[in-house]
Amino acid sequence: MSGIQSVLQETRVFNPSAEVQQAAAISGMASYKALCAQADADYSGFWGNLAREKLLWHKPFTEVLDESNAPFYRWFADGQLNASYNCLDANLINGNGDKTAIVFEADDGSVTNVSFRQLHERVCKLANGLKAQGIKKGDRVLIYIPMSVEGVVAMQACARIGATHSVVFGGFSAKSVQERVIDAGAVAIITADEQVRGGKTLPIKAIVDEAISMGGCEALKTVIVYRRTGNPINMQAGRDIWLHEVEGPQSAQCEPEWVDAEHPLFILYTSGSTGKPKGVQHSTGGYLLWAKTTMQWTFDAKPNDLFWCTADIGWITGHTYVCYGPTAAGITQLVFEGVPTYPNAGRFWQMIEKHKVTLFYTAPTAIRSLIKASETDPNVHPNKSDLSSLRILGSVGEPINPEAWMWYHKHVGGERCPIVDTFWQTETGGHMITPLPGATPLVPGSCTLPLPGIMAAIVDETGNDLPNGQGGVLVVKRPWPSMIRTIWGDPERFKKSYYPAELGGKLYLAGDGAIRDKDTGYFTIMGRIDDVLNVSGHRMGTMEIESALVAKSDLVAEAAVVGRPDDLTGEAIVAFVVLKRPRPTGDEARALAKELRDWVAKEIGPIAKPKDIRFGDNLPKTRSGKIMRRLLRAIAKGEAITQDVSTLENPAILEQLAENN
Ligand code: 6R9
Repeated sequence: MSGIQSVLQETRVFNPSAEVQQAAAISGMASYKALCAQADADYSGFWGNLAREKLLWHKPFTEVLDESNAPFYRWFADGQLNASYNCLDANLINGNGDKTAIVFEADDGSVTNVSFRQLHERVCKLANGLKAQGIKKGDRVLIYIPMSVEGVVAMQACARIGATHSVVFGGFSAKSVQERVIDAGAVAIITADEQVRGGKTLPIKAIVDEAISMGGCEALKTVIVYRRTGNPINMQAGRDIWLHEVEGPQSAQCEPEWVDAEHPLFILYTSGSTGKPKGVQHSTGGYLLWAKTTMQWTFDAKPNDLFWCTADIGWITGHTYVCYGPTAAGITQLVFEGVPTYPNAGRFWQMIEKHKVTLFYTAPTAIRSLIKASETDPNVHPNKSDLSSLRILGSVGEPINPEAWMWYHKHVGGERCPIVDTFWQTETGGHMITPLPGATPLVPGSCTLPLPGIMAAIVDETGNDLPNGQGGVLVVKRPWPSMIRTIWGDPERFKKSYYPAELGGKLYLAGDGAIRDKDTGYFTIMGRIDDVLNVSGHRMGTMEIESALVAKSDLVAEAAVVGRPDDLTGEAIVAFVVLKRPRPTGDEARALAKELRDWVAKEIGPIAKPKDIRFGDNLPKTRSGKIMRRLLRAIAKGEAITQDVSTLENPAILEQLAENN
C-alpha cells in the first residue's frame, strides 16, 4: 500500500445534520453545485454579481476582470470604494450601530464591549489624526501592536484614508521590524508601550526603538504609541506620540478616501522559499469581497452569531477573519489578548462558555497542545465547560490530522458541530478549499472541495492535469478577486513564485502538494511541495507519516517529519517526536524509536518507516505555531543552524533534537 493511499483510506464520513443543513445559507450539495455551475458558465458574471451584491461601491465598476497584463490581474478596476466604509458605515446604515462589533477579553479576563458605532467613531478619530500627522493616501504604515481593539482600529483607520497598512506580528524581532519598515518604505509605525500575555508584560515600543536604531528607516517620521500598561517607556520628542493624543482632538466624522478597487489595502510579509520574506500585496475591492463572502459561506455567519477567530491580527487569518470579514458581514466577534494556556489550558473552553461563542476558528497546533494538556490535567478538559453554544468549528493553518479532528469533533463540537477545515494562504486572501457547513459531507483530514468560483486543480510538474487519485501540485486555473496582486517592490519574484514558466505561466502555483480522492474528488493537502518526500520512487506526504505517529495516541503527542537526502533511497525519512511522557534518552530512546518505526511500518507500510527518530520536549515553532520544517531539515542533515531563529518560540530544544538515538 503506498503512503498516500493510507491517508485517503479514511472512511469516516460526517454528513451535516438536517438541522444544520436547513439553517445554512448554502444548504445541501445541490446548492453548492449550482453556485459552482454558475461560476463555470459565466465567470465574470458570477463575480460581478457577487461584488455588486456584497459591497457598497462609491463608483460602480464597468469591467469585472482585466487580464490584459496577466498574471497581474485587475478586478473591478474602474470601480471605487472604501474598505472601512464597507466594514463600519455599512453597519450604521443597516441599523447595526448599537450592535456589539467587538467583545474584547484582556489577558486578565476583563471584558470590554465596543459597538459598531463606537468602532466607527474610534476609526474616524484616528483616521483624522493620521491625516493631521501628514499621513496620506498611498503611504505605508507599519502596525506592530498586540491583540487589541486598537489594533483593529489602526488597520481600519489606515484603510479609511487610503494608507496601506503592513501589520507585523508582535512576536517578531527588532530586526524583522526594521527589514519590513525598510522594504515597505513605511512613514509611520503604530505600536503599544507593552503587551500583556500569559500574566507577563513584554516590551513592544522598546523593540520598535531598537528596530529604528538599526538604521535605514529614512522614510519613517512618526511612531504612534497605544498606552496599554502605562509603564514608563522612552518617548522620543518630535517622533513619538501617544495614540490618545493623536485621536483626542479629532472629529468623530471622517469622509472616507474613495480608492480604486485595485488600491493596495495592505502588504503582509510572509516567508517564501528564500530567506527574504515576501511582501504580499492585496487589493481593496477583491480582497474585501472575499473576506465578507467567505464569512457568510464558510462560517454560515448569521446576525446572532458570536464569532471567535483565535488568530493574531499579525497573520493573514487575523486580517481576513478578525479585522475585515466579521465587520464587513456585521457579525459580533470576540477578540482575545492572551494565550490559550493562561491561567490554565482550559482558557479557550472557559471563554466559549462565558461568551456563548457560536463559531470557533483555531489552528490544529492549538488543538493538539490542548489535547495533550487535557490528558495530564482533567480540569482543563473541554468537558469541564458548557460548549453547547457552539454551532460550527473551523481549522486553519496546516493539515489537521484525523486524530486531532476526531477529538475536536467529539470533545469540542459535541459530535454536533461541522468542522470546516479551511485551506488557504496569505496569498489567497481568504478561504479556497473548504467544506460548507450546511452542505459538504466531512471526511477527517480532508479540506474537501473548492469554494464556488475557485478553480483549484492538481497538475504534474509541467502543468498537465492529473486524474483523481494521483498526487501532484496544487494550482488554481483562473484568477480570483482576493488573490495576491504582486510582491511589494518585486513583480519579477511574484511571477516566478506564483506563475512559473514551468507550468506554462497561466496557473497559480500554491506551493502545496495535494491529491484528490478517486470517488469524491475531495482534496487532501500533503504539505508544502518541498515537504513531499520521494523514497525509493514512492511519493508520500510527510503529514501522512506524522498522522500515523500521532495515531499512536497513548505515546505520541506531536510529530514532524522531514526528508533527508539518501544515497540509496533518494530521500530518507526523519521523524521528530514529542512524547506524552518525559523525553527518553539512551536505551529507552532506542527502544521507543524501534517501537514507533514498527508502528509506522504497520500503519502505512515499511516504505514509510522513519530511518531516524529524534525526541524532544517540543518542536521548533514560530510564534504563530507553525513548525519550522526548514530548521528540522537542517538538523536532520546534521547541519549547523545558521538560519535566523529569532522567531522561534523555544530555541533550546534544537539541541535535544540534534541528538542521535
Ligand atoms: C491561512 C494560512 C499557508 C500554508 C499553505 C499550507 C498550510 C493552511 C491549511 C494548510 C492543510 C489546511 N495550510 N491551511 N494545509 N490544510 N486547512 O495559514 O496562511 O500562513 O500563508 O500558510 O499553510 O501549506 O500553503 P499561511
